[in-house]
Amino acid sequence: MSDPYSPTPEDHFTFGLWTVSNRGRDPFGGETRPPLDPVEAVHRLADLGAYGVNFHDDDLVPFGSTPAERDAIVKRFAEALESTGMRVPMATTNLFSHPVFKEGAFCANDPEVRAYAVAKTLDAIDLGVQLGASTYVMWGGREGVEAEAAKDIRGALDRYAEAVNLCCAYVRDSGYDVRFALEPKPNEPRGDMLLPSVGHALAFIAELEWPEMVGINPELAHETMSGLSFSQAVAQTLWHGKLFHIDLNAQRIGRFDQDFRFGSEGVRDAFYLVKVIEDAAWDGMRHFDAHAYRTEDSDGVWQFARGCMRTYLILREKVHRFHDDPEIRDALEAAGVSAINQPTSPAGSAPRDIASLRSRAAGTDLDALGARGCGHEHLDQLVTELLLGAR
Ligand code: GLT
Ligand code: MN
Ligand code: MN
Repeated sequence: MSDPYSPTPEDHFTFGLWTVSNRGRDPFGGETRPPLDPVEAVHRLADLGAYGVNFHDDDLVPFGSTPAERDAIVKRFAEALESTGMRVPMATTNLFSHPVFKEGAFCANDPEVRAYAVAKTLDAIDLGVQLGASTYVMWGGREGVEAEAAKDIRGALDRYAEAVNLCCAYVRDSGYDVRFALEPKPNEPRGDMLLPSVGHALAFIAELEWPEMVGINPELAHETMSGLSFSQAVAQTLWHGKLFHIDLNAQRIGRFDQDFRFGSEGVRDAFYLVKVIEDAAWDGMRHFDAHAYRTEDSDGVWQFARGCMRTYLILREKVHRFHDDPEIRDALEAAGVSAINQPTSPAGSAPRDIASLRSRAAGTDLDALGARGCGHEHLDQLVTELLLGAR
């Protein structure tokens, strides 16, 4: 029998080049793994059943390469894509590694730094489009503060919006088929970062010149660092029609940005995340922004990549079981879950509809309703047993 958890390109799993190439460096110690050739990454991920790879400009074309070097690298990489059938659905810009960005990129106080950051992004959009990308992620890794007196936040948000608008204008003028996805994060590497959560980013988008071109790239680790529910953030992003991309990984609340293998922490959170996007039949890429533990050699890296995808598929199967399980169905019924989809005022909001709602409410038996149990303990335990393999 074939392995039901063996990924295929139809599952639309993607990895950042920076994820499998992560060399294990942390603030306290250097690299524990050798560099990985992007072409080898493409071949290995294709062998594992992935759909594609995504990259920052500098992941593929090292910073400072000459135009001739760039062309040679891109040609070789495009050949690897061609021979494996792998795609590049998303691209992004490294606006955080070089010291020039230490005080910010789009939101640096210095206009010269800002102009350079926008120009670097436009070049990177060209590179991404050349290799087939139609989603462009913007993670403002250096947009933020430690010394609060040193940044006018409202001015910085003006400049953030200006930069995103410039990128949208460039895409429109170039006739590119590209949408942008903003990636929120509360802190790390900056003490406090701009657009710290999905909610902040959604509100920011509404102020842009072409809000329809800009959505969100929520990351599991980043919302979890803030102690927020990732599946709820994703559900609300879907509700706004703004889930343009997603970064899957694992994270414990209150820790540094761990970027662990998907499902390695918080299996329950991972399950509800898979449930939200599968129930919505969301057609985007299942992208992993994670890396292998620092303890691993290159074999461990491929175990890591395989594990991310297998866990997703296992949880996807659990979602199907959740929907098919008669006892869970009864428990959902008892909890009145589907009733949330009935309007509160079915007739509408005309004065007579509001009057009828008020007269209905006047007859409510508050004591009976207040005494009624919701059945959540039973439902929740059934989910636990499902996830633990006991049903
Ligand atoms: C970096 C960061 C991620 C972002 C990447 C895209 S870069 O690895 O930690 O969360 O998604 O810029
Ligand atoms: Mn992260
Ligand atoms: Mn990310």
